Amino acid sequence: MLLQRFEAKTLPQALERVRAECGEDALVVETRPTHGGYLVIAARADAPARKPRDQAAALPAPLLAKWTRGFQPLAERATDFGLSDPVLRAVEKALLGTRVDLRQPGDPALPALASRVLAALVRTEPRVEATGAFRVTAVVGPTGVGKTTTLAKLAARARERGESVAIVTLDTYRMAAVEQLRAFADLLAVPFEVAFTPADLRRVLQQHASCDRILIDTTGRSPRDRAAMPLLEGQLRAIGAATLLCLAAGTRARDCRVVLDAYEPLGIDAVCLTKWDETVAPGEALAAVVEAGLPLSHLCIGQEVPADIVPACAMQLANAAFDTEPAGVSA
Ligand SMILES: Nc1nc2c(ncn2[C@@H]2O[C@H](COP(=O)(O)OP(=O)(O)O)[C@@H](O)[C@H]2O)c(=O)[nH]1
Ligand SMILES: [Mg+2]
Repeated sequence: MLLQRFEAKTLPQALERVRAECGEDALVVETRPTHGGYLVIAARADAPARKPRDQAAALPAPLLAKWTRGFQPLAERATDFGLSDPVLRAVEKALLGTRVDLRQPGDPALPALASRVLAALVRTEPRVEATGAFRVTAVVGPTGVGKTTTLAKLAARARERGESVAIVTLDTYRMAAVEQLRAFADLLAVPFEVAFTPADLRRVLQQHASCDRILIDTTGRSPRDRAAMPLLEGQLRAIGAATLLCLAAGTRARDCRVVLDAYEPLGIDAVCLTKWDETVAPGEALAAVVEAGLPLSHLCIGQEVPADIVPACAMQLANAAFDTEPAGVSA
């Protein structure tokens, strides 16, 4: 048995390397996020790591079935949730290297193990909220996804923890947006600044340099508005801000990829899935984030500030995807 390690920035890239070196039937023993991307441990299918039962017999015959019979019910539920085939394939392949029986449905150990494997693929990054780290965080994303609302929720939570907070907006595109955020800031009794130019931004950051946390709101841009990105990128890089991308959980997979590609030059530190409460298939957005190798920070589950935000929990998300817990995600 020859186990090999494959590391890459994203999970699909790592799996592609596995396929290239170990063939289509490679046995994926373990997949896990690492600091810089993903680690996959795999072996050639003709030299399985462990073969307690004949798992090869569990593999679906080509063209007849998409999933092993054992995995099929879970795959169907997760597909209904919106999870993508590549992510489910990675989970199924990892399960093939374990003791669960995939030849027929009903192995009682399967749902919990499948959830654990999926949870290992979901990176989370609670640090966007932690004291000390990411002191200046910019909230970015397409129009209307809930950037300003999410920023207000994060500011309120930071205040609840006793942190000093300042709010700065670069979103001067609509005066109503400035006033909306000013009202939030007044309610929280935190300083609020409007920065029209890069010089303004530097000045207000210096002014509030002693704050535990500075949250920056930005103008929503269509991901297809390529011209707007370099400007925002320049502004945020100049001040070394961490970047939190808001993505509506109901966004279709293809549109998610367009958004993730468009904002990639900014160097996204984490993704917040907003409007989780408005969709029955949040798995498409979740899978797009997992496939891009990005960590999730929070889920926004309603309009109410500050109540409707929860830190992303990989295990809870995996249970929701496979419907292995009665209620998906709650506050
Ligand atoms: N249902 C729901 N609505 C939300 C959520 N987050 C924001 N909204 C609503 O979405 C609309 C746009 O929010 P806003 O923060 O102004 O979006 P922005 O343009 O990205 O800054 C507002 O009506 C918000 O109340 C959420 O998690 N769930
Ligand atoms: Mg806004």
